[in-house]
Amino acid sequence: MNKIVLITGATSGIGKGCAEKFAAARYNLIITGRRKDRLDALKAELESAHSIQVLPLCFDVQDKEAVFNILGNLPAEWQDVDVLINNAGLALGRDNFEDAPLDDWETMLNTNVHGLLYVTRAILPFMIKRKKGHIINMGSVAGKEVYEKGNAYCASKFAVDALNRAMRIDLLKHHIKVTGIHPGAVETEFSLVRYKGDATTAAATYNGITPLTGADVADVIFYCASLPPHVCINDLVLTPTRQADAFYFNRNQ
Ligand code: NDP
Ligand code: 8X3
Repeated sequence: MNKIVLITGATSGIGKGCAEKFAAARYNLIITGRRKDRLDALKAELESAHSIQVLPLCFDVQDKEAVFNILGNLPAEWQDVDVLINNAGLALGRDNFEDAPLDDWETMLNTNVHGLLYVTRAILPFMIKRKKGHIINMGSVAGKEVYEKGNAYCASKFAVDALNRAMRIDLLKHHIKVTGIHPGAVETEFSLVRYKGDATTAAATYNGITPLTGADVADVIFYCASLPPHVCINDLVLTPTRQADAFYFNRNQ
C-alpha cells in the first residue's frame, strides 16, 4: 500500500518540490494551500504522471476552525498519514522593528507558528493511534540567527525551532519522529511575497549566488523521510554553497 504524505503549502516552491518528489516515489499525497486552481492542477499532473492518488485541501492554516474541521475529519482512507511536512509559511517585509506594520507581524506569526500548531494537533491523533509517524517542520536559518530587519519573521522561525525540539520530547512516547529543516536562500515565490510583488528587489536576494531550489530542499526532506524507523535526523541546516549562514554570502568571486 502506498504511504501518505501531507504537505502544507504545496502550491509553490519547497512544498511543490516535495509534492513532486514524494509523488515520484509513489506516495499518495494530501496537498494544501489557499490557491485552489494550483492545487487542482498539481493533482491532475501528479496523478497522471505517477499513478498515485492526490487529495487537494484548500484552506488557510491561520483559520483554526477550518484546520480542525478539514484535517480532523479526513476520509478514513486518508487518515494514516505517515509524513506531515509543516511547510506553509511566509515572510512579509524587511522593516525596522519600530516601523514594521503590525498586520505583517500578525500574519507571519499566525501562519508560521499558529498554523503549524493547529495542523500538527489536527493530524497527531491519527499518528498517535498508529504509534508511528514523522513530522517535518520547516524552519530557516532565520530561526537560528537573528538579522537586521528580520524581527517577527526570525521570531516565528525561532518558535518553529523551539517547537520542533519540544515536539520531539513530548512525542517520544508515541514513537513519532520530529525533524527540523532549516534552509538558507531558496529561490521560490518567497521573496516576491516578502517584498509584496516588487520583482526587482526580490530577484536581488539571489544576486551573485546560485540559490537552492525547491527541488533541492525536497531531496533533503525526502532523504530524512526515507531513513529506517530507528533513525531520526533531528535538525538539519542547508544553504547554497555561496552562503555560510544568515549573514555571510560570497556574491563576488
Ligand atoms: P513560497 O512562497 O514559494 O511558498 C509558500 C507556500 O506556503 C505556498 O504554497 C503558499 O500557498 C503557502 N502558504 C502561505 N501562507 C499560507 C496560509 N496562510 N495558509 C495556507 N498556506 C499558506 O515560499 P517557499 O516555498 O520558499 O516557503 C516555504 C517555507 O519555507 C516557508 O515556511 C518559508 O518560511 C520557508 N523557508 C523559505 C526559504 C526561502 O529562502 N525561500 C528559506 C528558509 C525557509 P498559498 O499561497 O496557495 O496559500
Ligand atoms: C528564509 C531565509 O535568510 O531570507 O527563511 O530569512 S532568510
